Amino acid sequence: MPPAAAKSAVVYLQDGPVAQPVNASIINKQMSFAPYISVVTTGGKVTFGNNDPFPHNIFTPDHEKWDLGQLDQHGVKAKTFTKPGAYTLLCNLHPNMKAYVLVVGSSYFAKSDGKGNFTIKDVPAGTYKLSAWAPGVQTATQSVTVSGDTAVSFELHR
Ligand SMILES: [Cu+2]
Repeated sequence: MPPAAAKSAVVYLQDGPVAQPVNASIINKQMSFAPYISVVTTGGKVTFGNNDPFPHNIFTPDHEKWDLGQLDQHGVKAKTFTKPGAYTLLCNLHPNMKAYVLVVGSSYFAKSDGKGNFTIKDVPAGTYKLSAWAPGVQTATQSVTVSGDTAVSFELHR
């Protein structure tokens, strides 16, 4: 896969259970969104904060295309994500700022490490659709039957 994708891929069970709802927190700091990639379960909430001594803005051009407006220093805003999918986060004050929220249907997911390796722990035995998503590549999906330790690999393409 492209090296950038190897570092920032998320692998998740599309149709696995939600063992626990997953929310996320994203902080504006040093002219960036941190972390670069957040994952929440469907219906999950993302809380936004701003540690910079100047305002930011948060909007997405994807799906419902919302705009949370301006976020001042130490301000807090929150957004609930009710539909699965990937949302690009942008700031209309600083064109270089970019991050992603990936909304997934199950709490069984993992971010890849710098080399593209991932581990999803404690997956209940069964057959699932397993997807790999990363910015700028096509999402890859395969069927996987899990029974104890199960190895899977993906190839991601632009
Ligand atoms: Cu900004």
